[in-house]
Amino acid sequence: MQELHAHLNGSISEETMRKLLSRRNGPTADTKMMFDKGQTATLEDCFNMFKLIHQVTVDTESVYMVACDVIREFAADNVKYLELRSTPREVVATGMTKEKYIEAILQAMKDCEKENLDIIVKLILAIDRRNGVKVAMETVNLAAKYRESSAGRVVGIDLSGDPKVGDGCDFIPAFQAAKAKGLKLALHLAEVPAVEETKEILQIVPDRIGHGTCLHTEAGGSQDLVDLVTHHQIPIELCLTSNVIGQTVPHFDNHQFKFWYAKNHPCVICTDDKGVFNTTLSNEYSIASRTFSLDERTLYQLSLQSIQYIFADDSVKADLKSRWKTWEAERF
Ligand code: 6MZ
Repeated sequence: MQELHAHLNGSISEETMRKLLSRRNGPTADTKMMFDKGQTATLEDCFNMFKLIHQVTVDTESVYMVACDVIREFAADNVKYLELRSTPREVVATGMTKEKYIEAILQAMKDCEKENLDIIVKLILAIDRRNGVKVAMETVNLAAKYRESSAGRVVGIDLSGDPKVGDGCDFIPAFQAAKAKGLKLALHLAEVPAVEETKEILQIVPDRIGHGTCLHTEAGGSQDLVDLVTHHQIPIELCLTSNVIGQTVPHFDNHQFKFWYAKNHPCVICTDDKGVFNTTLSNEYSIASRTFSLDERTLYQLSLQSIQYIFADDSVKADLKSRWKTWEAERF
């Protein structure tokens, strides 16, 4: 499997959280930073949980530990290619600068490579829409700088954060600058209904869309949005459990996966925040299988097709495809 939509701080497992809580005075150990299975919440609750999590990842040691653990956990779930995304954060009290934050993650990626985990990991730097345009441009410059110095480990830019805050169109110049620097764009779009914003951002044709929950008319979108996404064949990263717990989708069977899959549109199944939403990528594939009656071969095809949409270069794609083809021959 490929995991293409995983926020680092949302992916922290219960075990890692216990280690973090024992390290420092932050939120108390009984503060829950993970939803129980079957629990629902609001997007606001989710964002409050991220705020709590950020209180325990305030130094480079914790960021490094989290990144190592998250990579190992995805590898243990049989993920062969992982694109982690994270918002560079500065914490003056601990001396963590944005550069040190990024370098801690890159170090974790390099050290995990030595562990022979059988997983390729890339990094996407996230623009949090709450932090404004100046910070966004700074993030693009950091991504460009580390793309050069990290042997291509940094591959792109994400737009995320509370979708109800600010106007995503403000970031278009930052996305254009990122594109011009050869960075790929994976943007959270239409996570909540936002037709005008989404239409304008789609003009720059991002490389992938995160969620796209409210692109289609029935979910508060519009035919224009569907036409644009279809015309450009922009892959959509779909996170079933996250959207149901966050209540942007009422039930699994109403999930936008159904709409886009029926159109034969490029769909990638992802976790979003495997820690916060208490899930794994295998679990997300199982939910898709049960909800939409997809057999094993169909799941395999979904996973194979998603290789085309990764941000790594063609040689990585070719290697992954050849491994998938070997499994196909053995399995089916
Ligand atoms: C939008 C989300 C998100 O960057 O500190 N994030 N943004 N929608 C979502 N759906 C639930 N889930 C996570 O990881 C946590 C950050 O990822 C974004 C938020 O900005 C959150 O603060 P990092 O590693």
